[in-house]
This record gives sequence, C-alpha cells and structure tokens, in this order.
Amino acid sequence: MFCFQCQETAKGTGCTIKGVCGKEATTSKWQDLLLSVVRGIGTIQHSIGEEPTPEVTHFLTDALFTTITNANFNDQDILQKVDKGIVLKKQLLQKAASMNIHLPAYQEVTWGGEKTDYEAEGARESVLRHENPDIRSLKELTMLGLKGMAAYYEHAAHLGEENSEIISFICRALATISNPDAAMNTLLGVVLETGKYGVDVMALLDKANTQAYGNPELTRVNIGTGSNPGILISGHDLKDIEDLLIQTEGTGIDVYTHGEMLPAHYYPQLKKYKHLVGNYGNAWWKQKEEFESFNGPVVFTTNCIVPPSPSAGYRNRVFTTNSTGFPGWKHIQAGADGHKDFSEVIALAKTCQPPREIETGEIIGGFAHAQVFALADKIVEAVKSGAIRKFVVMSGCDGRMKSRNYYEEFAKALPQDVVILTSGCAKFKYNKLNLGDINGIPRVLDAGQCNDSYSWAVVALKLKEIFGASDINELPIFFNIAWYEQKAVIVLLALLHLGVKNIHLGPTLPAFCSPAVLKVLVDTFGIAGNGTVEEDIKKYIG
Ligand code: SF4
Ligand code: SF3
Repeated sequence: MFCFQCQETAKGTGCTIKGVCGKEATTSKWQDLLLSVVRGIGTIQHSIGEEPTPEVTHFLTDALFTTITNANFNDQDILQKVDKGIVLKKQLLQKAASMNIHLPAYQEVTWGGEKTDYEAEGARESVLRHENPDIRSLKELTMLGLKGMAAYYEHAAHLGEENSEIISFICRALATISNPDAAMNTLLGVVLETGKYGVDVMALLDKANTQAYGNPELTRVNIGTGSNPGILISGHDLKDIEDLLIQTEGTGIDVYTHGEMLPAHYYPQLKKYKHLVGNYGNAWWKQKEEFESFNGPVVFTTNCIVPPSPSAGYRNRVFTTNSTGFPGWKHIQAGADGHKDFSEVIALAKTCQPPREIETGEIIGGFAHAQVFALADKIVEAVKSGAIRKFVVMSGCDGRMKSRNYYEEFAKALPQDVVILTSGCAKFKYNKLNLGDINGIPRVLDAGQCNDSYSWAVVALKLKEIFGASDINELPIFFNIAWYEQKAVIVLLALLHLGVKNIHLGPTLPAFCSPAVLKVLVDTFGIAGNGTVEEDIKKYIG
C-alpha cells in the first residue's frame, strides 16, 4: 500500500505497511481501485458534456467521501461501491457510444471492470502510478481537494442544496488528472481552480445549513451530563442530528454531540430541542476512552472513526451512516425520503446506563458570519481603539500527534489583545482554557465546523470593506491553520483562491507536496510551516 493523504502519515512520507489511522493494506488497495473507477466515470461524464445525473452525482460524492481519512474501514462496503461504479461506467460508455463521442484512451476509461482483475487494477492504479513526483503531487493535491469538496457537497445535498457546476467541475478535474500526459502547468491550474470551487461548495453548505436551521448564534454549551441514558452523535451531518432529535423527543433519551457535531448546538432550529443536552468529550482522537465512559450508543455521520481495540466495551453499540463504515458495525441507510430511521439506536439507548460525567461547565460558540456581523460595531471599535490588536485564524483539525500541543501552547502564549477565530475540531486544543474576553468579546470565537472556515473568509472580506483595505492581507489577521485530513485541504485551497497569503500550516507540511510543488506554494502564496511557539508569536504577532 501507499497512502500519504493525511498529516499523520508514517514517518512524514507515506504509510506503506498499515495506516497509522488503522487502515489495512487491503482497504487501501480497494480505495485505490474505487478512485480509479471515480476517475473513469468523471472522465467519461466530462466527455459527454451534459449535466451530471443525480446518479452520477451521488456516486462520485459518496465514493470520494468514502476514501477520506477515517471515514470507511469496511472492505465489503468499498467493493460494493466499486461494483456499483462499474455498472454506472458501462451505462455512461454506452451513452457516449450512442452520441458518437470519442473518449480518451486512459487506463481508467478503457479498463473493463472484470471482477477477476480488481486486485491487479487496484495495484496498477495506486498513488505511485506516476513516477514523476511533481506530477503525482499535483494530481493528488487535486484529488484530495476533490474529496473534501465531495464531503461538503454531500451534506448540502442532504438538505436539498445542489449545484451542478460543482459536479461538472469535479468531472473536469478528474478528467485532467486521469490524463497520463497532463502537463505541470495544466495540473497547477486545476489545483488552483479546485480552490475556487472549494469556496463555492462551502458557500453552498453554509446556505443549506443556515436555511434549514437558522444562523448560528452565541450559545453556551453544557459539557457535563444529565441523568437520562444518552445517544452520542458525531461527524458533520446536521440533517442526521435533526432526524435523531425528532425521533428521540419525548422518549426519555438525551442526545449529546461529539467532536465536529458540537456546532449543532449553535443553530436555533436544533438548539430548541431540550433533550439536546450538551457536548460530550473532545475531538475525534479521544473517542476510545470517551465512547467507553459514555455508556450509550454512538452514531457516526462522517469521519473521524478510530478503529476500536478488540476489547473495547463500546464496539457493539456503534452505528455508521452515509459514507462511513466499519466492519461489524451496523450501518443505517437513508430511506426513500432521505431520512434515517434511528429506532434501533433509540431502543438500544433505553437499555444503557446514563453517561459517566467526565467534566463539567460550559463552552461558548456560535460565531459564524451573521453573529460576528451582529457584533461588528463592537469589534470594529475594539480594533480602532487598539483593544484588539490582531486576529489569529486557528481553524482546522485536531489529531493525536504530540506536536499538536503547539496549538494549545500558542493559544496560551498569545498576548491578551489577540483574538482567536476558530472552526473545525482544532478548537478542542484551546476551547476549554477560559482565555477571557476583550470588552465582552470572547478571545476564542468559534464559527463552527471545518466548513465554517468559510465564515472567516466572509468576515475577512467584510473587514476589508469596513477598513477600506485594498487587499485582504493588509488586515491584522494571521492564518495559523492546523490540518489533518482532506477537508482541511479544500479549506486551504479555498483560502488561497480568495487571495489569503502567508498561511501558516502545521503541525507538519503535507507529504503529498513534492519539494517542487511546495516551492511553488511557498513562492506564490507564502505558505510556511510551524516554528516554535515563541518564534512564531514574535514573528507573526509581534
Ligand atoms: Fe496513513 Fe493517513 Fe493514509 Fe491513514 S489516511 S493510511 S494514516 S496517510
Ligand atoms: Fe476533525 Fe476529522 Fe478534520 Fe471537520 S473530525 S475537522 S479531523
């Protein structure tokens, strides 16, 4: 196997025997095979040139999402998606033939899809299929951005918001990276364009979430527990938590969020449910301990899954939905109306003990763009008076590497007149530190999930207007982004598209960027890696 798509990749270069995340070599091979089918379908669809059908859209987004880090560890599930993709590809081939369309003779297009050849095709289509490290790097950077884009698209689509231009771009980008002769410049162009559509998909999801559930608002979230049995829901899909809240109402079961589901509490149409009692625990990587002490069922709506140890007491009470999967765990499919039936989860919860309290108190959040704009006068005044000297965007992911303590230390070491703007699970490194406020404005403003990094781009553009700056980079905002998986890749590409320069990316730089590709990112956009906390505070905050 070879996989270098996440920040925790082995030795900072690539996982070759088994993933640090727990992914087995066979799973990696089937994911490579699935991605080759995805590239084939994207290429054929692009050649056909018509608007992608709902079937193609759903297949592409689901398959791309399935291969995101910590989303799906179930080989049978991945192989079923391969089978489904091959049927779809054959239909598209027929359609192209009936339209006399000449298709490019790429391996992904010409491969016949024979079951006996799955293994060999998975091996042929690995990440290492390109010898040139720079070509490989640009193609993978695009592919990883598309994975993040697909994930956000899927959530928006669940809420009825779609945009066929985004899917047509995904197909065009897949066609470009399938071309074995694609030139460096063409590939660099498609990487940057991925950022443009990254902005579009985050805007689409923002619209979907806020139309369905209202604008996030300043909210205090309980981190203690009640006395009823509970269901813990994790991941990013808000429609799933709404379904669960509706179905658990009046049952005596409480609902708790975990990890990236914490921001559900900020939405008026979700926080109105009294039995949404709090957030339990921290970011994804602490789930082994936290799921044990939670005592009740756990529902994954997206990544990040950590494979349980064989003796884990919670292993028989975990459920997956959407593109996630784990061998032996029950998977809940959406019904024909798009809703999920959580009755089995609820029945199980009734037989469980209430959660064991692991902490008490509250955390504060809900500072997406509308709430920040509501406070705009106060914020602008604080900047003008010098009470706020600088903003640091610390959005992104959390993870288990010790080097991520940098973010906690950085947050603690920031001068009192600096405000942290955050989103994504990165916040769990500092959202319980009680860093205080500046004239009533909390020093940690949490916009929401990783996709809500979009809010910080909207806020930055608004501040640019208010302060009459000619460039977003003239504002007193420093971007110190923590990345782990591929949603952070699309967020990064989107920020680059919006013209944000000098982004600090850590805790380590991506292994999928070859030295030459990294040099382009450094020279063009000023991207830099982490120094020590002291060095970085001195250099970027002053
Ligand atoms: Fe390794 Fe990350 Fe790939 Fe898992 S997702 S196999 S940890 S690079
Ligand atoms: Fe976290 Fe997986 Fe990335 Fe949505 S849940 S930010 S790591």
